[in-house]
Amino acid sequence: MPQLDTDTICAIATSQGRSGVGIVRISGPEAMAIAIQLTGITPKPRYAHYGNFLDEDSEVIDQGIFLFFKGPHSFTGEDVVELQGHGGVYVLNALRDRVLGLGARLARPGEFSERAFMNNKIDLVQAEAIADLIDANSRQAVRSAMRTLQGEFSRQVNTLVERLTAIRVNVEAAIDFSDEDIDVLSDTGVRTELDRVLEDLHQTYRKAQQGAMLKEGMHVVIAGRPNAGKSSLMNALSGLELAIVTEIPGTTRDVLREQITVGGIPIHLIDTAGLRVSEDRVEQEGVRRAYQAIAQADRVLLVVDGSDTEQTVDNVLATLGDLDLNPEDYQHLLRRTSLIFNKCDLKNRAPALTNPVIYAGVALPGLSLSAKTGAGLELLTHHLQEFCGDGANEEGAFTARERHLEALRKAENLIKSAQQQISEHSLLELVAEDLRLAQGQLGSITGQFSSDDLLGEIFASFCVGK
Ligand SMILES: Nc1nc2c(ncn2[C@@H]2O[C@H](COP(=O)(O)OP(=O)(O)OP(=O)(O)O)[C@@H](O)[C@H]2O)c(=O)[nH]1
Ligand SMILES: [Mg+2]
Repeated sequence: MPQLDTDTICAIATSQGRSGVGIVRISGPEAMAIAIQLTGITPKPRYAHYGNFLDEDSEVIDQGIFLFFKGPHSFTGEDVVELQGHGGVYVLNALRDRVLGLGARLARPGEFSERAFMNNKIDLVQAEAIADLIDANSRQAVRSAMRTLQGEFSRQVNTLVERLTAIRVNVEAAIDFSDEDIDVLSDTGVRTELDRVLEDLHQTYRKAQQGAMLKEGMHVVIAGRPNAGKSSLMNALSGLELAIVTEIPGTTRDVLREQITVGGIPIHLIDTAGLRVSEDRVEQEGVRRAYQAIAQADRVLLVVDGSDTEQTVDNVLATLGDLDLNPEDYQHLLRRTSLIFNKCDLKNRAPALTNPVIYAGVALPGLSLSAKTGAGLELLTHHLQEFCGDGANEEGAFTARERHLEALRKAENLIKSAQQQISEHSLLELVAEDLRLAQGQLGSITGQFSSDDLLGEIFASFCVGK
């Protein structure tokens, strides 16, 4: 654990600009002494004082309210003073400079949260949730950040850590008894408990994944053969004339991106070059980028020109085979794909949901619409909402970052490896080691076991005053 700084820090906690009220925050052992010199008042804890904020010549810089929180009953766990003055850039800068003159130093970004973490007021996921809450731009994202901040994610992770500890105790015991002819692992229920832990770990992972999607947004890639109407769909969904649309196949050569919001969920919409073999170097590069985008997509809208008899579902789907994925990744890609039968206006058909198409053992959902007339667009937005990590209506999602997801995935793999070792009757020491590493991965989420570098990196991404 890094050494706790014991100096007193200060920062403007509200955003820089004109506003009715602005807040300067002070934390550390000198906070109270600074408040006394600044106001001439000895503050009572948790009491709203009204007074003048004075400069070194006892001239009034500003008038306002100030609050004193005695450590450890404060956000950072240290003595904290909050000065609420008027929200002018000049006033707040003058107030901050005065506090610096009285012996505080400027806080680094995220340093208040870092101190809260160091003083065990919050754990690492909760500290990150504060940053996520500030950045949240939808109601769902706020809800999931709050759930994490209130400790829901940490509780689930900590419970998993405790259960792994219990299992390790039994495995260690089994190591000690290993020359006796009893199957300690079965007797103590280690196998079944490992199964259950894996199941719960996966549940937690799913909720974290949904939270990550609410925060980061979902990457929806529009792909298909040339001229299928991909760019038209991009324009229709975004309501903007972003992409060039012509009747010439191979119009789009590059990857185009636009962010839209569907049902409160941010979506990164990505239009790509039509998939075909081409002699043209520029187009070849476009196709390469299209495949790259498809491989990374959360959802692929595979557009089929319903009026073109050359474009059968099978041969459009076959283009995905050119990605050269291993069978497992290929299946996973198919499960992330929806079929969009475009140009339904040319067949005088009304837009509709279509029966799922079974391909390589996967049922792909689909719908028909017209990107040109806009008929069926609301079917598509509903469809996206439904598939956004079951997002909008999913209860219990919590904000999570890629860092958390990765740790959960690694823990899952380590536990699976431990199970494998058990069923292969490997050395119990190996089982114990896997479980220890899995526990370490989980502990890194809440910051129970984290390196200084990681902590520094996380807090540095926060804003000043937080
Ligand atoms: N009738 C009709 N025409 C459409 C529809 N969608 C697209 N088109 C037409 O189909 C042609 C190709 O449309 P684009 O949106 O450029 O197709 P694309 O898939 O982006 O094509 P590339 O960029 O070349 O791969 C244009 O002439 C569009 O006007 C539709 O729903 N109905
Ligand atoms: Mg295009």
